[in-house]
Amino acid sequence: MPLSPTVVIVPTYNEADNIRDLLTQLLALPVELQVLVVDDNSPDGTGKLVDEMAAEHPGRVHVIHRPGKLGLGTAYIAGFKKALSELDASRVMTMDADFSHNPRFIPAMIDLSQSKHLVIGSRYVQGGGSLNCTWKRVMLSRIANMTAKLLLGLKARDTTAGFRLYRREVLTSIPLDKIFSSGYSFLVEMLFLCQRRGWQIGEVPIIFEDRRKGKTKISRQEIYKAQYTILRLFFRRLRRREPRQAAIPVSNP
Ligand SMILES: Nc1nc2c(ncn2[C@@H]2O[C@H](COP(=O)(O)OP(=O)(O)OP(=O)(O)O)[C@@H](O)[C@H]2O)c(=O)[nH]1
Ligand SMILES: [Mg+2]
Repeated sequence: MPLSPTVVIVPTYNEADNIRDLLTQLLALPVELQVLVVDDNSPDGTGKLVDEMAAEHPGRVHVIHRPGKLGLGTAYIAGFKKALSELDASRVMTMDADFSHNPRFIPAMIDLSQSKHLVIGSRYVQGGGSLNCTWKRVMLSRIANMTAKLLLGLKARDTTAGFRLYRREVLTSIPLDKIFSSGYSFLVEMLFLCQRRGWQIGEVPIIFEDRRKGKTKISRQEIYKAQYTILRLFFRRLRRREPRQAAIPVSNP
């Protein structure tokens, strides 16, 4: 069976206002991709809307229904597993459902994945930025980024971005079941594991827009959990528990 090109994982919790428009825009892109929504039994009926879209676009829209809100990190992992084993993805993207990550940047990210193992849609490289974000949101992101870079030695500019493209070999190299963050800090942990394994990481400038519809799911508790994750990884780094491997060259078939 030929490898499918790219599977875009979209985790959702109460995104009924956004999901139809997002899927329509994704399917209209001039690149071949499939979408896999991971919905946590959203009370607003997001899962049902995705089922309808899946019936309209067989083979292009897939969905995982989970019984309740189990966290962003575990949603990504459930998506990665299905994308790799059942959908035979050669590349896996992750993005938010709220249009903060605009689909128009995807073709450039896929292009860069010819020469990089992991591509980040980045606010903090030249040409990137944030639109309509409150100063609180900008500060939160900047502080989280600075701490992650300082304590974990991360080299990417945007370390907390959820807009990413992983080549298949990156994801199969990571013991997904051993990742301990279940929420937003999953992103930092994943990046740390990728960098330590020697995968090459590139960034494409994106304009991040604050969500126009629906509500944020970031709670104070998530922020504390993220701080804990960074400290935990920092001690692992200090104790040399996470071996650092040499840079791996990118190989294309
Ligand atoms: N399946 C699943 N999806 C989630 C969960 N928490 C958040 N999401 C989704 O993950 C994406 C990011 O969540 P947001 O609330 O937009 O978080 P954010 O983008 O960091 O914060 P905002 O700036 O407020 O948008 C969205 O598509 C959410 O619907 C969860 O527990 N389970
Ligand atoms: Mg968002």
